[in-house]
Amino acid sequence: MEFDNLLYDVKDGIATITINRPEALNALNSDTTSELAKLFDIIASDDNVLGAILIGAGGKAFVAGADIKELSTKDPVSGREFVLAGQEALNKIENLPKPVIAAVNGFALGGGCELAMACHLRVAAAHAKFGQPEVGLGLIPGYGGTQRLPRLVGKGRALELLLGGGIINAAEAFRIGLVNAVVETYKKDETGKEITNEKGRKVFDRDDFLSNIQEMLKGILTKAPIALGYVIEAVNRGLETDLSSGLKLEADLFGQLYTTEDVHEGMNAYLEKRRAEFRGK
Ligand code: DAK
Repeated sequence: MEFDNLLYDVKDGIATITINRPEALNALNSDTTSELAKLFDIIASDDNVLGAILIGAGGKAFVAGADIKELSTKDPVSGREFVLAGQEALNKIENLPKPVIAAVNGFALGGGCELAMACHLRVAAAHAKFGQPEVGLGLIPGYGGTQRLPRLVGKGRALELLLGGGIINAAEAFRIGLVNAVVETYKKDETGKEITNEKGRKVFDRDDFLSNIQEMLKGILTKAPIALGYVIEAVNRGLETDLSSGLKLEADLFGQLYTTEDVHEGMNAYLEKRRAEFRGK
């Protein structure tokens, strides 16, 4: 499958999607968001894909925001269309019934932070930076930042980031619950010593970062695929409703799992003291 702005690879049930516009720090233009929407439709219907990882090309940026060059050409009508196209792509990611991890390998600003928040989990490289700087451009976030950020980190912290437009580092993002984990990994020479660049700085090891996240996702993918999808559905839909409706949804999904082969396999494996072999059926 060929895309102009994305690289796509599937191995061992894991799809790796690379936002591939390094010359613009992987900024999201409308072609990229429409390719993302198309790709996530493909991933949703491909039984060979069990989970996905999103990463930015290069080592400097995950995604440095919506493409400001393109944004500057918009008017009220085309601006709204631009937002709707981006929101459609992010909704497809958020509602995919397969786990998606954002591998935040650098700047995740504006639309980049919003893209990461649409993923189910976020893992940051130690040098990653997060922020919603839109108010400095006379804008507000257009890809769900005003909605997903308070749901993730609480209203007070979200407003601090959204109103201040400031940038926080990976450690702070972890502290406030914006990311699930921070992975610190640097290139080493053959003796195992960390390499430094001409400025004396350690060199980020993108491949090792990605393989750490692949291992994390592989761990999740040992669980029952249909149950994983139902967890995502229960959490996403539950956050949109009141507690009693959310509990009813949970009970309905719980009951529905008894129609799957995997629920019997999971419990039998436990009782027989063996590892469950889930088939996603
Ligand atoms: N868009 C387009 N190009 C970008 C970009 C972006 N968001 N971010 C970086 N680039 C480009 C730079 O223009 C530069 O290209 P050339 O000038 O070389 O052609 C190249 O990437 C390298 O960037 P820098 O030279 O600036 O690199 P530095 O290391 O010096 O700085 C930086 C890195 C990330 C701090 C800096 O590039 C930066 O501040 N970038 C902008 C970050 C930002 O403000 N992001 C938020 C964008 S606003 C809406 C729809 C959507 C949204 C809102 C509303 N509606 C339509 C209502 C969402 C908005 C956003 O995401």
